[in-house]
Amino acid sequence: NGTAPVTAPQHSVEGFVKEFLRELHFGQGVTLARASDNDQYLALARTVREYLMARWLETLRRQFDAQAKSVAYLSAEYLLGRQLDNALIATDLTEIVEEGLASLGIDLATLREQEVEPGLGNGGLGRLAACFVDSLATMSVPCIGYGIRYEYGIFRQTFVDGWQVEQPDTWLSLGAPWEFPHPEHSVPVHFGGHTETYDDGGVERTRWVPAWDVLGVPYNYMVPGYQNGRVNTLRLWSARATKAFDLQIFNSGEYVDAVRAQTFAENISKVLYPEDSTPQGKELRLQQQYFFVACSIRDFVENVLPEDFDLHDLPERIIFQLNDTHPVIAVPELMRILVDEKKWDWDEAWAVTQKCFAYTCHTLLPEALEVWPVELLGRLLPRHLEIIYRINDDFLAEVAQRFPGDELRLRRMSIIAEHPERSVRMAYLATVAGAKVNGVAELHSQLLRDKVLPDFSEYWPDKFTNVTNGVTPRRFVRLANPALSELITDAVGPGWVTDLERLREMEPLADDAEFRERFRAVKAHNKDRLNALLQRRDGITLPADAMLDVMVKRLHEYKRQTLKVLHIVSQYERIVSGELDPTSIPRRVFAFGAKAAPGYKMAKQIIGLINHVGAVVNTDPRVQGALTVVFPPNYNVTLAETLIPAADLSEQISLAGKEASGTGNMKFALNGALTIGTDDGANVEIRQLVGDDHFFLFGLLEPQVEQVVAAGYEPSRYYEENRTLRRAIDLIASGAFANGDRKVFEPIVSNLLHEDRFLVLADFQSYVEAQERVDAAYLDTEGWTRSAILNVARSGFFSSDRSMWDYIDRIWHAQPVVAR
Ligand code: 26V
Repeated sequence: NGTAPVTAPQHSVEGFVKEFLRELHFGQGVTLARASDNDQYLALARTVREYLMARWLETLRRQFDAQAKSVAYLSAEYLLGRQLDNALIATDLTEIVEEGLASLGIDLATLREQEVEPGLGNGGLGRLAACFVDSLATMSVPCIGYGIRYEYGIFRQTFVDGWQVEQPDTWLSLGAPWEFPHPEHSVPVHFGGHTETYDDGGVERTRWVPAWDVLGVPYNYMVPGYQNGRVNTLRLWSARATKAFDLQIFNSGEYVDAVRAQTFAENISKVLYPEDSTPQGKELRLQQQYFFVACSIRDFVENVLPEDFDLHDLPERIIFQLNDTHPVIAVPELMRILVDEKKWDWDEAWAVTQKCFAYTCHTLLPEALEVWPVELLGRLLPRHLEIIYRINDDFLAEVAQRFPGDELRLRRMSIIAEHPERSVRMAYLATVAGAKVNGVAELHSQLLRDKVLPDFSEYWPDKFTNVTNGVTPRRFVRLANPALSELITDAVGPGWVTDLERLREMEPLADDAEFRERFRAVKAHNKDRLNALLQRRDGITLPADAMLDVMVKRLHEYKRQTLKVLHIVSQYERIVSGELDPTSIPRRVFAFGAKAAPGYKMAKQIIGLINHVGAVVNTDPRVQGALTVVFPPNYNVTLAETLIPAADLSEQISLAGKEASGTGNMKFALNGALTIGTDDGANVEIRQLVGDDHFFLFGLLEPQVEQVVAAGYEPSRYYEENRTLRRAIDLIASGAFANGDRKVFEPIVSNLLHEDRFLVLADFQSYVEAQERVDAAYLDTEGWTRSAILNVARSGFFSSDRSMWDYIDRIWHAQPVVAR
């Protein structure tokens, strides 16, 4: 049809150098001699994306021609990590680029470091979304990731005297070479106002008369498949003021106010909310949710589907996967479009809508389940509230028919809660509307059925399913751990990168002494690499020849960073009191990485405690270097990529039944760390796969947790009865880590002794004993290495490719689009 073919630059050193210099000169407007590192990085990024462009356009064309079913992943968060390295491995350009840059006197490593990662997520849920879109691209499955282009992602964490201080994340400030803005495809989004009924040729209909609107500007990002010629799209929305918005106010002569009003509109995509457990019920957050979901549905219906598409066939062409409840407002939005705009019957619209959505739940904490006050929702989205009421009325009528007279059941199952204030339970709405509901690990899915949504799973037993999470082996092994990747490829060939079960073929090599030697050399190399990074980044030096024991994840009481602190303090106390000979145990580095939600006081206290314990322990000569605590600030995807491959021991110590899955646990196992962990989330499946002998299990099991709580848990009893525990807590209470000031950590101490919601004290003894088993196992170097190799070989199940196949089988029924 007359379009010129888009061709990539030549896949050779000369081809690359030519294109790179062209980008430097014509894109950045500088000569090589005067180019800053940032100029060079931007030119490099633009050069690499040129290699992806033809594939991107071709992928879009093929998917359109195939009329295939697409996955629309709706997620308020994508924790992407740096883009450059991932694009390089996807295109197999790493060596060419390295050589080409070297010929110009440029070090690729220096340019890599220029990139500020897009941290558009809080933690597990956002990183999972990034792994999923990577897998779908690699599997050639049509997918659009929809989300929000926050101008400020997760805050940058700094420490001042050991206490967390947040700084804005200005990830866009030095240029954004990976994004493609398309203002011409902007979508209007409406808010507020009221609804009214009108006569539509004898039919009474409802329409929404909104009060204000904003524009959603799409920014496209490439999601390259791994060396398969495919590039999918991630479409993130940015808020702008509409023309109407401007005119109204500008015409009134209030120029300055009008400019300020623009800022108001743009606030919607300004910043990622850094809370990831306690909903704040903030109006702006609901605006964000509706904003991106309204843009995404409109975009899919009007721009992705062919012009003459019959929306009755929508379920054949799309599945909207709801990443937690954050995008659930999409359900009444689609109903509104079908009923109010397309003028369908309610039942007809509901039948289609119910087939278009599926819901993934990511939590078990009751306080993390989103609810929106009816007052707020009705003010911002009056028509959507009406639609939700109607959905609820119809649903409860159905329930009443099946369970006549069961008033209590109706009240329990209602999408509308009456107390403490009238509000919409978003998880219930998602469950009622979704074709499927899934948890993120076997145990979690079971608890979801039995504890969180028991009435619903009784009502619709087949609606509930499990898909255990996974992580992308491209980023978390191939890219993060080149030395291990080479070793694996030597052992089993290169196919493992897209077929991770192939790691199994390494199992016999666990018994090969020479292979174990090479495996240890990889770990040692990765520790050197980490040491160099921490030196550069934070001025931290790691002691040589120490076990690296790592706990990295958001700071949450249920994850129990305090349990690990108590263990460290206890070891320290036993050394200084002469009970423990520091030369009798392996030297250990305890590494932490964790951000606390800015308003979460207790979490910030715990961060302060870790840093203050470190300051004392690290400098006490009596310890003789046996214990070292390090806590580099601002843990993010980039740091994870260097930290995880260096780890010996992975700490997954949440209270059983509280961590939905965990995904860090999988990354560590795949990189040859052994896990010390509770029987929680995906730890359960990791242990089943790697085997009890290669996993350090401790702590109460989930049913036991319930019993202990039901029997009236008294943490102080554990304190009184366990001397080691008592001494550790007393040392903290004494002010030993706060220059003698007993008040500083008093809130933590008294919380542990009198409340301890997450049973830290109940699990302490079991944890200490498991840590003793760790010490003993580590002293057996060959045995430890053997276990580490088996952890890698048996963790292929945790590829997000496998998760995607499970979603496809159990929920989406989509298919790869292969070349014709
Ligand atoms: C929850 C909320 C609650 C309302 C306020 C805002 C907000 C923002 C984010 C979240 C997400 C928290 C849920 C979450 O990240 N869950 C984690 O999901 C991982 C991926 O499934 C899983 O591995 C972790 O166990 C789970 O904690």
